[in-house]
Amino acid sequence: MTKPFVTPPLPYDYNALEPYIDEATMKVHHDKHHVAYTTKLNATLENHSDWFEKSPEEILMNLDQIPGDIRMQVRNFGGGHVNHAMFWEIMAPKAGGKPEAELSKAIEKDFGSYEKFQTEFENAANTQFGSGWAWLSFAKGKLIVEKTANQDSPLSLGHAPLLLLDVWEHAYYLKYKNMRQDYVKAFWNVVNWKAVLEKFLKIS
Ligand code: MN3
Repeated sequence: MTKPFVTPPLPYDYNALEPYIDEATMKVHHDKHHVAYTTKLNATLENHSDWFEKSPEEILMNLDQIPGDIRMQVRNFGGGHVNHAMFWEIMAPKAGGKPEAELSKAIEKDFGSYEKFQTEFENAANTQFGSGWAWLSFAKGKLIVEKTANQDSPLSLGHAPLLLLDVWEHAYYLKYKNMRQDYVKAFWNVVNWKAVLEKFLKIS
């Protein structure tokens, strides 16, 4: 018997990212939004349970093999499940600062400087029209900044995502209202660069 997917618990308290990301947002974001994506992904795959043998990441990498009648649901709910799990993981309390070691060197090589990378990433996050995500990904041997709509993942494009920022209104509206750019700036204070470096070392 294969088991359905499980929403991973937050790796820190709901209030751990204060004052940058508030407790009320974290509660509803993890316990309601993320849980709903996982639940809906499981319900969608209920009659296609061989897919539970794959990881949700592998599913997103192979969307073209998902039956056509459920492909859009799997893309949306699977993306929602995987993206949020990664989002919790690449943030941490008392974090921020700058990337280190090989990741720092790669950012300087591919963007010119850390500051240029930051500007490009903020620009992607601020200009994503409507709901979506901004990303730092590794694709074709180099780091790139990209943005996706809805819950689409760079995994489905064959890219390896390293860092992501949720720019759906549910991610910031309680605290930042219409000021998405303030939320995007505040995000740098909670980026867990050690976790991002670990991901980079695994795939580069
Ligand atoms: Mn979200």
